Amino acid sequence: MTNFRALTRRRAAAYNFVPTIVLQNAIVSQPSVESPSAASIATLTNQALKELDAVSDPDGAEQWRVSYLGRRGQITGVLRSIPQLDPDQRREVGAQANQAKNALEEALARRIRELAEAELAAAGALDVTLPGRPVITGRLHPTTQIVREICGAFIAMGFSVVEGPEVELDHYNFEMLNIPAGHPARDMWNSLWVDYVNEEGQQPMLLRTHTSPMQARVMEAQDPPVRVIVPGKCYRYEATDATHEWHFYQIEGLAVAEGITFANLKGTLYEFARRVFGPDRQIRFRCDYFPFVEPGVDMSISNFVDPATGKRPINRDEDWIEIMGAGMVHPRVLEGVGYDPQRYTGFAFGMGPERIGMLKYGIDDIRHFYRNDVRFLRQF
Ligand code: FA5
Repeated sequence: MTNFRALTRRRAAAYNFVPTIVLQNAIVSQPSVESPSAASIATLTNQALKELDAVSDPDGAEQWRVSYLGRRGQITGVLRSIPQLDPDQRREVGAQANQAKNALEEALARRIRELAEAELAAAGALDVTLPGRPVITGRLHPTTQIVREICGAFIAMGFSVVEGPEVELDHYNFEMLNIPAGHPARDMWNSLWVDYVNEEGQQPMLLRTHTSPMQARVMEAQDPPVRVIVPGKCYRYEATDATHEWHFYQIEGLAVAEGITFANLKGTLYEFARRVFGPDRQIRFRCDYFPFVEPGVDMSISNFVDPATGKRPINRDEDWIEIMGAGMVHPRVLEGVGYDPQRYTGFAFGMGPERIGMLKYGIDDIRHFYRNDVRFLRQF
């Protein structure tokens, strides 16, 4: 059988022919068969870098790679010949050959990048000197921000945060709060009922109208002392206006232990207001009625005209804006969860964080919060 390789070699010798690889801008000799030395590797590297500088397109770069770093490339040839060197030369020459290989690989990657950028620039596709487009970052919704701020104030006073279900049972939303079926106080909370009727023909589930059902759930789950706050969403079937939404947040508070008095409730709420509104904002307590507290109050924050600007924080013709209901936990509620009302007392409150945000930041209408208008949201 004909040995074509030997034949080719013989023919080449006959014509005194030295095979070469033709690059676009340079002619490179085939790998040297002499033993490599530190000096010859340095020379080879310099020569390779010079040729790479002269390469002017991706095809040329590929040819250069094959010539120096390919399977039969010159640097590869040097690396292959290292095992045949004297042991004392092997280490030095080997290290240098590896360094040369790495340097050439990096130089090739850089050159390919330069060529690609030059090609894009020539086509007018990219102006690499232009600044990048700004990345629009998200932010927390103003309700989330104010809820976190309020919770922070209570956490600093030793309260823990718990959460509960938004779809609630009549049992917790009303009955455990001393509001049995048919009680007129149910009219204070216009409810959205879930369209589900149980075997007894009752419709027992609703979207919770306040966070107060969590009072009973928390007390059922643990013994006193209790000191929790409960942020969460509430829903009411009611017409909206500047201070009423049909879905909004509340933050419930509950503290039960031996010896808790109304003074503790007032002290806690004053401290909350000082932390959130600063020391100069006026606060008003008035008597109010909630079936699950006795006595009951509501707390308002001043909305007086600021003499410096001539404006009110909330643009409404009212000097006070109610932000929460509160009071001492009713003995029947304590009894209902198995606490002894002769031994334990407690206070509870439920506040509206959107209204607090309105008073703090001067937002004139609660409906801005959930309209998803980014011009409003971006301000916070
Ligand atoms: C209650 O919901 C009682 N559960 C509060 C309570 C808790 C009293 C514990 C006593 C003890 P009220 O319906 O007033 O009460 O709501 C409390 C607060 O929630 C209001 O002061 C207001 O800040 C906010 N709020 C009530 N309804 C709306 C609404 N439709 N839109 C926005 N905020 C509201």
